[in-house]
Amino acid sequence: MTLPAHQPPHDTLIQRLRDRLGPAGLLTEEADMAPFAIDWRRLFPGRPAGVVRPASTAEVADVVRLCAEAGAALVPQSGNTGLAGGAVPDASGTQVVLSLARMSAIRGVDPVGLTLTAEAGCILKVAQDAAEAAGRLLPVSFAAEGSALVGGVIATNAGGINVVRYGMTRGLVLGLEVVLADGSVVDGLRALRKDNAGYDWKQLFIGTEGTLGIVTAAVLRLVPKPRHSATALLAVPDPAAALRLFTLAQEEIGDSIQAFELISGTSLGLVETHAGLRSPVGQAGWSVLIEAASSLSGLREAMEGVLGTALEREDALDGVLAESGRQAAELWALREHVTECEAREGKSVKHDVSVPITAIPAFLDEAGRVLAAGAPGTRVNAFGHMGDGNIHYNVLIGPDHSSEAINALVHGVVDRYSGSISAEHGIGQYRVAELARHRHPDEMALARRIKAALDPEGLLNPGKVLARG
Ligand code: 2HG
Ligand code: ZN
Repeated sequence: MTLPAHQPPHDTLIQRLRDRLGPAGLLTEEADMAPFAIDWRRLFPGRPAGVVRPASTAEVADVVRLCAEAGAALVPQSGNTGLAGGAVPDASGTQVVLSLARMSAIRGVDPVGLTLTAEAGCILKVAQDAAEAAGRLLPVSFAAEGSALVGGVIATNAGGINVVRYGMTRGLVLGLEVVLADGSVVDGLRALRKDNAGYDWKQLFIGTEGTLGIVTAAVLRLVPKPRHSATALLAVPDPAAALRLFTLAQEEIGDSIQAFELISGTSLGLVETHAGLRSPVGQAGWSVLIEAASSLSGLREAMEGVLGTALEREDALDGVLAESGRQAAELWALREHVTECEAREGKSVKHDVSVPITAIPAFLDEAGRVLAAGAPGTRVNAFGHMGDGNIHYNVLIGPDHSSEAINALVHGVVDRYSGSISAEHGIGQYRVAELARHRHPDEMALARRIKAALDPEGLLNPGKVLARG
């Protein structure tokens, strides 16, 4: 499939969009469009032809139809908190950014049926709070939850810290409303646990980054809110010990583990330097942050047992079990500041990889050796969701290092462990070439057939996930 080159939207389209949306719904001044033109890390600058801000599904549908008629490309944007440049336009000045931020309503919470229905522009934290107010838990959580929007969470199939227990976003979406490339609306906002009636088409729009359709609303699955939680930070000698600790924790409190995070000494060093936060456990090469939650009593004692055994076996060198919610939040702050502090340290090349959990120690070891040999002078900032096999293997670089060369070195090791080059951040524009290099041509060909079927003119988020043409 060859995707067509797009023309700059002519004045007629801009006028039509203005007529349909009113002044609040369309931005065309450079200064007003600036926040929508670039990602938060300022790595992927673009130039939009306009920014549309529809306030309803009907308005989204009309915008998509008007743009399709004019042959103008659309770039859906949610909270713009992504790390792969998936939500920003290219530099051509021809693409229209479609911000979902004004569609922010929570349409309902059903605490018995355990569902929450929200529009795409609802801030994730607002949805979490609505679930909490009803005594339930919306178990998608990550550092950017205060600005990420539900639509983007779905469009990127976001992961985060609770995947080890509740799975990825995909598993939490029960129903979806989408606008297709021709402007038609498909309403699949069913709140059913079981629904095997025909194709599960909503999966086409989850994790495909707005390249196949635009998510406008969703029914999300909630879970009962555990009454007790226990949070511990442990210093471990190396990743192999962290893996043994994971096995122990699974055996002892496996059904309550909500998060199992691995943090390198380098990551904690960055957090200390740039955020002034210090780990309360003795300095070791690596640390593990475990959170367990349950409504049954005895959780704290069980967690103490895990800590005791780990210390006895010398898989942990030191450890602290939070005494209060406040102390637990302090432990989490160490983990949640890593991304921000990495950015303050300087330039880095991000890798969001996954390998089988048991391969994590060998992967870290081999990637370290490959980088030391192939890119001397770099430093590794590795941390992530060990319980999911997902490591953010970020490489701090100097001015002479090439990000493509470093990607190739790290992803080469990922391939050797049959891993994935994107575990939870998506492909965006950042990993388009790497995806094509690392996925089998048959899988890429199938992806192109799906794209051609749903977006034959190539107007939805062109150049993201799949290369143009
Ligand atoms: C996290 O786990 C996020 O904190 C960001 O996925 C990871 O900064 C990163 O590379
Ligand atoms: Zn992550």
